[in-house]
Amino acid sequence: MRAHRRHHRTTPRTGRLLGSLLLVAAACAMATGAAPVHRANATPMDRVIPAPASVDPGGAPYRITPGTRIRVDGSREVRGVGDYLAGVLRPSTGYRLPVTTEGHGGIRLRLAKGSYGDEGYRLDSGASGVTITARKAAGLFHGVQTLRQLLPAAVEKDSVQPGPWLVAGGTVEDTPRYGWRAAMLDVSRHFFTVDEVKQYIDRVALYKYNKLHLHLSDDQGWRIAVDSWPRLATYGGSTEVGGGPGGYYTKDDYKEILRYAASRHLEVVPEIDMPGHTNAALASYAELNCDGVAPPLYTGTQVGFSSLCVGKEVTYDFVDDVVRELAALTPGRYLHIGGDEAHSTPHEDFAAFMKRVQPIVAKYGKTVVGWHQLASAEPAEGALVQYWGLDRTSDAEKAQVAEAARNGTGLILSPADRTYLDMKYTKDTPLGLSWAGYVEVQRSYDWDPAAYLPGAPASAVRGVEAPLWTETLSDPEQLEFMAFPRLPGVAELGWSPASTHDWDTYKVRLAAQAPRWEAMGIDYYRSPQVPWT
Ligand code: TNX
Repeated sequence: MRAHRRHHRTTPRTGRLLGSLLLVAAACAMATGAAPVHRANATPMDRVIPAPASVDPGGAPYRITPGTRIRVDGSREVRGVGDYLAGVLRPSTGYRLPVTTEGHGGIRLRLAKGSYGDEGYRLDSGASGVTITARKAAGLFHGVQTLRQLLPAAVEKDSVQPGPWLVAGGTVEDTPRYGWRAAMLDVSRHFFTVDEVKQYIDRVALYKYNKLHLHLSDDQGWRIAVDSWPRLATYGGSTEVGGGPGGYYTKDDYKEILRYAASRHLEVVPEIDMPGHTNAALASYAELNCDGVAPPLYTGTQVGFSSLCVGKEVTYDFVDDVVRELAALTPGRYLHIGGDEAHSTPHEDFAAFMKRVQPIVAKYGKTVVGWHQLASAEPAEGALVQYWGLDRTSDAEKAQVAEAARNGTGLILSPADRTYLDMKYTKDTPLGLSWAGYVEVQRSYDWDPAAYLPGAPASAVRGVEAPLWTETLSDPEQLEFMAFPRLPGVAELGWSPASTHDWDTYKVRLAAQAPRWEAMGIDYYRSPQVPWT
């Protein structure tokens, strides 16, 4: 189909007259704006994931050509988004696509006052160009993700493709439902290199996630260099589940992850899990143990057997040093202190520990995030708790979290039987765990964060998170297989207005993403629930 190539009107060939007439008719209809826009390979505007707040399709499409420019204002931030867009488009189009403050038309990224919020944007597409307008660069970045999805899937390839590169005509106005849309990666159970983390960052940025929660420490490995306690990384990071070599991020590595995440408008939320999930630390420093004896490194997959020594003063020196160094490195607002599955910490100790540790986080200028067990202690003012329960979680435990929410603690929802990307899809999934049950695609998408936890006010819900635990996952392809196709669904729960929520239409939009994943080389689970074409 080359109906959009208007110059064909002037070069009809003998024997192809009828075809040419059709081309003329199509081109004319397009020029008047009367033609349906989902012709050729422009993707219809209503296919985007996460579903935009409002879509008004119509008018002629825009075509990216060898002469297209990406127009930005003088600011570094906007230019950064322009460079990013050029990086996506150049390999597959083969065009130069200069990022410039000069010229007319083309793809324009502009900041302007307006009701777009911190992350919203407006995208206008028509014959003469595409303009994305936002109040902040993050909004432009999210608008660019929408633009990407409006282009043919082949735009995602890393070699030159024939095109044509049409963007459907119309207007998208979009702003997220929630400010917390996080993906979590467990780099402790298996270590992932800086490049592997970057690749995951690129995957989640596609769907407008805005936070990357890094689970940096657990029983099986400590993954971040701490100058004041160097053995945490050099010894505590020296293995992983299954006994592999593990690894850790130097401070420069971590800064590189932060830089890359920031270039994708993701805020990194580092987690040091305490007081449980600490065998790697306890193995590295004997004095952190109540009995003064360091346990061996651990490469299995049990949970709940380790605890920092709540009664020892050195424990709080340790926490202070770690939090100080990590806070100094991290520009984001939050520091996650874990707090889950502290089965070998008596409850009284757990509460006492949290009472001492939360002010340390505040002292270094960060806001506490904890797993929802923090609700059983006393969450600090402004703290957020991350709910990871499931249907069978006891009413008492749910009620405790709901009560904290009613008292002003913010809620992040990552129910294990909905958003845990490490859960098997079905009993036949080769990777993953199943302690929270099997989580097929519909199950992970089909729930409402605002009404999820009984007794918790909708106003307490800050957003959603999709954790990817890695007991069974050791390479990037495996991460992708577990994340796709569930990752986009959780993104949609976090971004799209509740009014757009509908499995029957969502599954059709989801199916339409598959050619994109294929173009990117992403291996995904072919769920029988999704009408792949
Ligand atoms: C529970 S979720 C855990 C993790 C495991 C995960 C595996 C949570 C706060 N704790 O330690 O890795 O299940 O699915």
